[in-house]
Amino acid sequence: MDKQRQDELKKQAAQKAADLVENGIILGVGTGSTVAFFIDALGKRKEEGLSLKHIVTTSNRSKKQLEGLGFKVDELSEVDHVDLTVDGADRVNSDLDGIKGGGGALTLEKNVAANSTKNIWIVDGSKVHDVLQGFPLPVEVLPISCEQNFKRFEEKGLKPVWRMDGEKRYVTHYGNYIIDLGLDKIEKPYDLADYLDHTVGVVEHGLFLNICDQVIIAQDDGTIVEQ
Ligand code: ABF
Repeated sequence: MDKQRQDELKKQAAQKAADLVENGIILGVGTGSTVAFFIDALGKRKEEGLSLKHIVTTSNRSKKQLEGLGFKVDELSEVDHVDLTVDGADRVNSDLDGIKGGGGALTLEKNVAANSTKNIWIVDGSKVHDVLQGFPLPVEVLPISCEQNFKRFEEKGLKPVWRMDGEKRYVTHYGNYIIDLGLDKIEKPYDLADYLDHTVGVVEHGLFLNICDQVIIAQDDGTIVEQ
């Protein structure tokens, strides 16, 4: 599929999600190219009178785009909860479990998602798989023990690779590094998440399990499916 067609589909999924945003809510807005279309659609709804109580977002890029459309953006710490978050994803399976964080913002994304009453993901069909696969799993680690973490992951067969930014290691918003696990398939995401959750030095990982409530999929054939 060419990029123009794919963008068209992403736009459709984004529009569908924007139509679900109700007046007066606290909205969480994610990151990525699909979410960029969602923000555009939100801007149109604003022109038509949509008024939100607060907006929080998961990246500076989305923040800039929202502010450019006249939205005031608050920090997550300034709101006591989020009613609805709309975000993209890198992979999602039929249980609505997924991999996120390809853009490196997984820690803020998971914190916004975990504090949201409802989470909607907007994706194109290429991201939907029965078993999570075909996308490296990002793990954000503290610099102080990152070498040990990397070695343990290697020993465990998790195929770690440092995320790079040119010649240097990629540094997250919180000053940490990202180790991408190049696993072919994640057959048991809950077991892997449990291991990572209990590994000292791991700040956060990109397995988003039991978090997504609804996924809006723009399929290759032009249809939109909601699960
Ligand atoms: C974020 O944006 C990430 O969790 C995910 O990596 C990415 C998806 O972006 P896109 O819509 O551009 O594929 O939500």
